[in-house]
Amino acid sequence: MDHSDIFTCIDHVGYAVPDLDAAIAFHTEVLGFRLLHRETNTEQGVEEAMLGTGAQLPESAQVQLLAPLSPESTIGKFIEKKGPGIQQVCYRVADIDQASAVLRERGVRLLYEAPRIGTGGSRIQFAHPKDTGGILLEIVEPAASH
Ligand code: MC0
Repeated sequence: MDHSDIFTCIDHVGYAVPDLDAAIAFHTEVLGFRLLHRETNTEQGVEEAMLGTGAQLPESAQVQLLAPLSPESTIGKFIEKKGPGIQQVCYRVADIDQASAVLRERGVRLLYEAPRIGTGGSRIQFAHPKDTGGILLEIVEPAASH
């Protein structure tokens, strides 16, 4: 098997939150994060915020706060079933088409036929938690490298 790297780093950890403003306030005022970006992604059913900490933005540790646009959305259902908390871990890749092909070749089922649009115009894909030991795994190719 080829053991060359697929992922660059952990891009972010995603938290399902019921109230985005309250979660941003906790992360900035209590935990000392900086608010880097905020947007609504209707396709994903979320209002989201990216926060960072550390000296070397944008390579610092990032968390993504995900609030549901409706109770029927992915995040809405997650909060109803499990409560607020860690919903996903996201690995960064340089080339999402290549990374997706390698993962598929190795038997990991990806949720979308082709990558969709994520935060800041990035391209995103997900592997189902049933295929990854119970973790919803997102992969992201940031907009700048595309
Ligand atoms: C569900 N399960 C999870 C899970 N969601 N396990 C770990 N982490 C999660 N987040 C488990 C349940 O416990 C259940 O296990 C089984 O998977 C089926 O759950 P379900 O409640 O029936 O859920 P589904 O099948 O309706 O949806 C799960 C699925 C969904 C992964 C397909 O969440 C999905 O499509 N996610 C990808 C999109 C997404 O997450 N969008 C929001 C973030 P048992 O053992 O009880 O059967 S958007 C985003 O992140 C963007 C903005 C970005 O980063 O740029």
